[in-house]
Amino acid sequence: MQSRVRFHDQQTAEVAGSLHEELLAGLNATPKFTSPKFFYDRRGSELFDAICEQPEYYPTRTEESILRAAAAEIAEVVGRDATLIELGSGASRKIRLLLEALQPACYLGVDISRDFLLDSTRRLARDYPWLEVHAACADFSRPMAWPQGLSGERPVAFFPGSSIGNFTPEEAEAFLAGLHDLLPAGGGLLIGVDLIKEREILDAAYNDAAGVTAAFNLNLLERLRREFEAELEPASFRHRAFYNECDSRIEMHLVSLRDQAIRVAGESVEFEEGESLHTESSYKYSIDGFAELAGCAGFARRAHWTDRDGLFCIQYLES
Ligand code: AVI
Repeated sequence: MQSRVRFHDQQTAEVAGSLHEELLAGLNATPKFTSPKFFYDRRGSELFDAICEQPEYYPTRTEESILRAAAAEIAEVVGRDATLIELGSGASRKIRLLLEALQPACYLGVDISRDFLLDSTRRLARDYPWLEVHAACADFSRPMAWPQGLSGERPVAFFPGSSIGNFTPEEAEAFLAGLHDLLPAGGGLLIGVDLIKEREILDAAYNDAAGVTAAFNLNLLERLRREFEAELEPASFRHRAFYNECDSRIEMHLVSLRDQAIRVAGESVEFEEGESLHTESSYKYSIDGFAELAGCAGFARRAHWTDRDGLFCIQYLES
């Protein structure tokens, strides 16, 4: 069967080259860090999907339960016939909970993981034959423009999963301001936000007993070997994740088990035993704290929905 997905490749060679530079800049910084986007090759996206199934990882199932319960209300607030743009669309699973209620003019999935994006948007097009489906391979954390040829006149962005939490609050505000510029009046942003809660729940969510989050974190090193000519032994690092209450964020690290020098893209990077590579922060917000941040970026909160236990919330922000 011919694919009905219209593919827009926005991942230019220039961007691919600057990924090497970005990677090395973080590895040479003190303390060492990498952007969370380096997690998401095909294997990383699959492992992230598996994380979402872990009993300790509450965000996915909680957000899905909110979307399921509030779909009709969300549709009322968001309106029909929107050009629906999902940022970091991954498996395009959550959008399925809204499509029938929202009846968008078209759907665009944007993701950095090309093969994964193509598979999931093809499945979506097969399961929703009435829907015009587009896929854009792009790094949405960088300035982007919507591709040409999308039906509808009112763009509404969907950014679920609390991926906004993987930016620092300053980066999140800048990212939201950029998004605000791409969403004309009448458009909006439907966004999932993970909420501040007890440390035990948070620590468990990023240290699942099956070790899937650890495998996800360590896959970064495998990816460096596969794609960035790295010479290193993944087994010489261990996964560490903990809640940093002062900064309201989970931190994920890869801790070196010994003094060692690794090579990445032709450069040598030294680690001391116990030194860590900070691979991800996952910021948690209060409901109003997030609305305030979005307000600084030009958005006004129109509605929000949460679960009974106050673990997670979805906000609709108008442009
Ligand atoms: C994609 N993002 C919102 C996830 C999170 O919870 O910060 C990524 C993740 N990292 C470890 N587990 C899940």
